[in-house]
Amino acid sequence: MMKLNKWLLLVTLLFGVLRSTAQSDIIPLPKNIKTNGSSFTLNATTKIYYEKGLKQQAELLQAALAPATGFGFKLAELTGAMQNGIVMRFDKSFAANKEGYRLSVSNNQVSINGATQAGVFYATQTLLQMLPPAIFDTHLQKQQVWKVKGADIEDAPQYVWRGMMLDVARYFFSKEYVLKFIDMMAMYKLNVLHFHLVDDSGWRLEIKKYPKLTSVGAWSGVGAERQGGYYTQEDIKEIVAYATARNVDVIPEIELPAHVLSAVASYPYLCCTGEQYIVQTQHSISRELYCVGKESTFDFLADVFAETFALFPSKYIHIGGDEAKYDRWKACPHCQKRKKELNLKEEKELQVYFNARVQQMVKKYGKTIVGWDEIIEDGLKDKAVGMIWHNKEKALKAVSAGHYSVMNLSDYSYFDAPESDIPGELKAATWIKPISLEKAYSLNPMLNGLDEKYRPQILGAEGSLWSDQFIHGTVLQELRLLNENRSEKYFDYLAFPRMAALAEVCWTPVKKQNWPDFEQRIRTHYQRYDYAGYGYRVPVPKLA
Ligand code: TNX
Repeated sequence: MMKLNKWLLLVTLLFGVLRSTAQSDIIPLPKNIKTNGSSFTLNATTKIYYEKGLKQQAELLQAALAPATGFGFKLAELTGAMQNGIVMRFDKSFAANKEGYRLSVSNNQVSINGATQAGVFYATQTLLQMLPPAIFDTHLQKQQVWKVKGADIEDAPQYVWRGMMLDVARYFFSKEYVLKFIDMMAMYKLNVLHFHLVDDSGWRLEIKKYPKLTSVGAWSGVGAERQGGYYTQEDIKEIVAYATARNVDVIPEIELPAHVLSAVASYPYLCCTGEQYIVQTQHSISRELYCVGKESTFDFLADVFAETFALFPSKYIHIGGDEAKYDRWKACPHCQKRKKELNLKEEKELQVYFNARVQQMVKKYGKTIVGWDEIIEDGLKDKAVGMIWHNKEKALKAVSAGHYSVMNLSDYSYFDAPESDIPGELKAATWIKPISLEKAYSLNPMLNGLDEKYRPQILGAEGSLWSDQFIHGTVLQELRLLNENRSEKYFDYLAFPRMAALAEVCWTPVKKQNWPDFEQRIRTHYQRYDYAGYGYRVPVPKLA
């Protein structure tokens, strides 16, 4: 018995060593990784060499490596030998997709070859994860040796759309938090920030032609209770530039026709009744919709889009489209007139008409509309992206009608859900069943069974951080969560580590995905979060 135990221990240890040397703890796990027996150690004379066009990536790497190491990492363009260098190049022969890269670590060089700037950036993110976790600290770590094990990596993502939705409308996140969140995403090679800028409880985007959207629509409550905020156009430019440098596409969501009380409270003519509302502090879904019968609604939206598109270069615009209840349209003479003229039977068809008009409106800017799965209804002819939050049936409806799909499923990827049903577990959403890390990892964007012929239409997946019920989140000290209400840091705890699971299922080939292995790899990531100052939910087994 004793002998057997010893053998087991030896085998386990050996397996552990083999596993860690074979693939380190990189998340998302690269497509191919082979150790090569060499090693590279960063020191005070290590330089970063870059091919023309990669200066920004070189600077970002320098900024990431310098604080913890205390080394300067001089930058230089490509020259002769480049010993003791991290060398960044474009690799035009790279056959894989534009986010692909090769990374080779030998005794005297780290060589990075990216298909594009994005590929090079992702190679640097991989390199950061191959270094000791303390590299994520912004303070000098004097005793640390900065050794990277030799390896040859070839990597590229499975899906082009790997996103996170941040609900800044219900809870206003500071610009600083948004920038930090982009760092958190970039660390895991996530490339879409879906920015939920509009909802009943807040309008967060400065639109110069309609100043009340932010002077009125961005605020709720009075006196000490007053809360809210918005991003100026300058803030947005800064966020977009920061994201772009990190290969993150920022897609604005301008909700319509529902979830728009903030706009209606600012400009009452936008709704059917013209009634004056106030923005509510308590979150609930307003019955008010933009009036589909009045042309002034479309004029307003055209103006809003013009200013929005001047700020966001993304080829996508998210138009929301979820949870519209039609009682206002049913009672509105303008809407009923429109319905009659168009010979429509149901109010649902009026929403299709609304969406199709918006689609035409944004076409001249070269934009494709994205919307929650409710937008995919018969009659929406031009191609759109259905963001699937319900189920496989909705995904099938979208792809079989020729549209694209991105999974953002409330059963797998709504990280406002609690992670467990332990009493006191932090949660922002009360209506969703717990989504454990393992459950988040079990997502397959092909939904385990969509016909392979639809694969080109499945762009990828997103996670969501809704904030409407967030204020009700309670906190367990044992879960090492902050004991203060409404802190932005709570969102780190909801996002991490589930965001890492989402990233791997979007990036790594399915046949290489493996839950027990991921569960091992994620452990060193908790150290990285500690060094970086990111909050995260300590997994329950670790508490025992
Ligand atoms: C449903 S999911 C919503 C959001 C809420 C969320 C809360 C979807 C498209 N709409 O308005 O914030 O539930 O978890």
